[in-house]
Amino acid sequence: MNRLRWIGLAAAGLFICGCLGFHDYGPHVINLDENYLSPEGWQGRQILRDGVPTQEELDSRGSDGRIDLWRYYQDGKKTREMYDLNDDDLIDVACYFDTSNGSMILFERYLDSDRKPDLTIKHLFMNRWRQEWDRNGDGKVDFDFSFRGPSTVLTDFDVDPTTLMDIRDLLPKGLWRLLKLDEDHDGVFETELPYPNA
Ligand SMILES: [Ca+2]
Ligand SMILES: [Ca+2]
Ligand SMILES: [Ca+2]
Ligand SMILES: [Ca+2]
Repeated sequence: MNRLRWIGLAAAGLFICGCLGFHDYGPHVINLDENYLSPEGWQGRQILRDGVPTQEELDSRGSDGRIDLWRYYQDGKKTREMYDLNDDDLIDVACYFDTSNGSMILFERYLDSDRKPDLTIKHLFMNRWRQEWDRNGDGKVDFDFSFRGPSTVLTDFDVDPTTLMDIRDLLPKGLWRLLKLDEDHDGVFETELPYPNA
């Protein structure tokens, strides 16, 4: 086999390893802290990789020893939180975060057992946000509310994702833009209310 062919094979091998992420499989140290206490004072477990947190499992409600909140991190920054609000081992709330500033940019609420979010609040782009809500559980959004605000708006107004339903209750009216309603749940929005009527 000539030299060029060997170089080609070596380069292909390195490329494949790179694609598969083998470069990440160095000697890492994984630790489990079974007696972790969160900044909020909740007890639970923390998994660390090379001393940096990757996951936390917390008893955030009831102090009953039962894990009800899972937090995930990337490079030490929080990316996701998932809550089980009624201890049935099914996630009821999922929150996703912008790692650049820690703000919540996507919120999902699960109201039934079909594992599809029934209510979402999402940062779309620039200063645009949207809440979509299937209020009668038929799988079709019947409440579609648009509002404006920076990517930090949910964090700025200290929104508690475990109690959140209608975001209008929490936002100043100056941020409201448009509310579309499908009151008869036929899949067609018959009502459009721009601000100030939204
Ligand atoms: Ca608990
Ligand atoms: Ca649950
Ligand atoms: Ca619906
Ligand atoms: Ca309708």
